[in-house]
Amino acid sequence: MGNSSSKKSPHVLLVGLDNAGKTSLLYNLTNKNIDTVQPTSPQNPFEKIKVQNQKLIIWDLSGKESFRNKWRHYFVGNDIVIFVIDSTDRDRLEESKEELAKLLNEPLLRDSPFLILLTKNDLANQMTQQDIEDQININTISPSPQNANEANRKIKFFSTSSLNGSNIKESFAWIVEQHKERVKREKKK
Ligand SMILES: Nc1nc2c(ncn2[C@@H]2O[C@H](COP(=O)(O)OP(=O)(O)OP(=O)(O)O)[C@@H](O)[C@H]2O)c(=O)[nH]1
Ligand SMILES: [Mg+2]
Repeated sequence: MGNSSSKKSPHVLLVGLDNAGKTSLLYNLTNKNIDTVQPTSPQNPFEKIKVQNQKLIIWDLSGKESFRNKWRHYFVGNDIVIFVIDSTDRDRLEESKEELAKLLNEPLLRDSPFLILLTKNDLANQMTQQDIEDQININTISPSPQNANEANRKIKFFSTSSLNGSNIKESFAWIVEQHKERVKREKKK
């Protein structure tokens, strides 16, 4: 795991509750129609995409409750986590927060930056980014850092729409930037 980011293509874990909009995000990036998206089959969670000339290996996992305990099979070798939250799903924001807290506290993911995407911002009944950030209160669910690396862990929120593309490019630019910075840091060592 230690030198995972020296791999050419970073491994990205794409997780969040079922129906959050994970696969739709990839549909947007690859110009597929999100009206045709189906719940992800637990059997086939793999996608390669290219953003700004950077290849990413994205593990687009099923968010079904019964599958969530299998997410951990993808933790080893992970470089970046994308956690997707449906910004219209008030009833399950707390459940999202619990899953996010587990991931943030997972020892195998302590080196991974977290991109938290609040999707479906095109819908009128969305919660605002501020409301969601207040409710999640990230500092209360993040582990106490055990070293300088962990103290510098980057966590970034974006409010996005896979329907109209709002903030999708910016989000992935952030991922590519995190990867490049990490490669630079490892070269210096
Ligand atoms: N309006 C709107 N609908 C969206 C957006 N993103 C996803 N959806 C819809 O939300 C539903 C779920 O999207 P998926 O991408 O399948 O969700 P998922 O997180 O991959 O779900 P699982 O694979 O079951 O874990 C679909 O009906 C999408 O069309 C968005 O940004 N805006
Ligand atoms: Mg899916």
